[in-house]
Amino acid sequence: MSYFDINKVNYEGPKSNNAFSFKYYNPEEKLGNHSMSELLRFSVAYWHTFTADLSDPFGVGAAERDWDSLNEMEKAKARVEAIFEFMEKTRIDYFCFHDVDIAPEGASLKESNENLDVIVELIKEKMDQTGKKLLWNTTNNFTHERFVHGAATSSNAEVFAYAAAKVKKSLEIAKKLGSENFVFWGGREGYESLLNTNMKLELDNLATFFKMAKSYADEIGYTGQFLIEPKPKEPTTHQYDTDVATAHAFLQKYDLDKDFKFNIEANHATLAGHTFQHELRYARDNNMLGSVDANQGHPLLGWDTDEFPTDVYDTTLAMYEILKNGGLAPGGLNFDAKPRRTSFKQEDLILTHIAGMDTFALGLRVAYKMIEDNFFENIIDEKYKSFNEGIGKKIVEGETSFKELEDYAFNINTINNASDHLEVIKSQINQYILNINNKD
Ligand code: XUL
Ligand code: CO
Repeated sequence: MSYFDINKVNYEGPKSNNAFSFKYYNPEEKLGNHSMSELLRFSVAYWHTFTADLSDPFGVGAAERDWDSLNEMEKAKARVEAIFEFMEKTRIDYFCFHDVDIAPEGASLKESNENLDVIVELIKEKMDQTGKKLLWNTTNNFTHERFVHGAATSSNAEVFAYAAAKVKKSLEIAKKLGSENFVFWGGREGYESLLNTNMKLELDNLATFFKMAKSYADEIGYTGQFLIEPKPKEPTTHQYDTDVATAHAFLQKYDLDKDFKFNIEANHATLAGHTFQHELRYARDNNMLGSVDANQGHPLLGWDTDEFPTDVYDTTLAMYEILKNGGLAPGGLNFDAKPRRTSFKQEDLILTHIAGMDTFALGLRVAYKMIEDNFFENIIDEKYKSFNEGIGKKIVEGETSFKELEDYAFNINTINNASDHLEVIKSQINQYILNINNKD
């Protein structure tokens, strides 16, 4: 049985009118020493693409899927077939899932684990047959009502234990499927009000939870990269892993910063009041950039809309950070994105991914060219050149003091600041984007 009645998606170039073709993503084409597929490492998210039904707080599921009428376990099996066909046709090499995305929860933890075992076995067979790989898996410790007060930060120790057992199982799955990373997204790790919250105990417990996860991974010989995915709000009012800087401070305080990197999601960055590039840069500068959840928010909406990335300006600046990071491996670009509710057909799953992949591929081409030209590097060098010599050099090297700086300042007659010409920089970026296919 086939779920997607199309041929494998091919690169047809920017002039193509075929919706089922790539305009910018040419997987084998090399930029420098690496192919585009190696640089982009695209991944499909099981939950949005195969599990979700496009329901929202105001309406029931609108998605039309071939597996809709099947019972829960048969549905889970059909989705495995579908995702592997999907990856083959879209040329996506990686996928990601939460435990509950791939198999239904049973009446008990044991039953849930048995369901997982059946589906994980099927996934393993398909991975072996196709060479497709697991970018990361994670544990859903937020949807079920038992997590009403959180999971590792719950006020109820029984819930802490249940959450730990679920992560233990997920780590075993990660080991079995050779998952290249393992993600922790805060889910309900946060609070509604400080009036009844012991924030210190909750954060201490969260650190203890992470330490136990790492030590269990070591015990079973699972060596994938651990990642934390920051998000500032939704579902709780105050999420503990608000943004990269906050989560980095937490990791450093509890001596966990050597064991984790970050999985940075574009829409989470903007909800935190940052740009996507800011979060990538903060992580990169601290050697903490691990992986990316590729999507975009809507500038007019204040929640996590998880749209497919179509803004080439954003993907250009993101790919600049990623290339300067030396790539993302073992991380990748996971489309934590869903079709709009109005795009409810099964073929929309393919079309949305083509749009996202092409937007990142175009961003990659532009960013690669900018780096070749030292575009940003020249701007930064010029702007900070006062730190290359004289008193500036002494400041950078920590070889001066307030006393010497005072003497220096007494001798300054006029301070000459240079204009930034920021608007020129922005229009030069437009030129890069518009000229990327222009060979003259
Ligand atoms: C939620 C979110 C999650 C994580 C994995 O906003 O991004 O899907 O990526 O739990
Ligand atoms: Co995400």
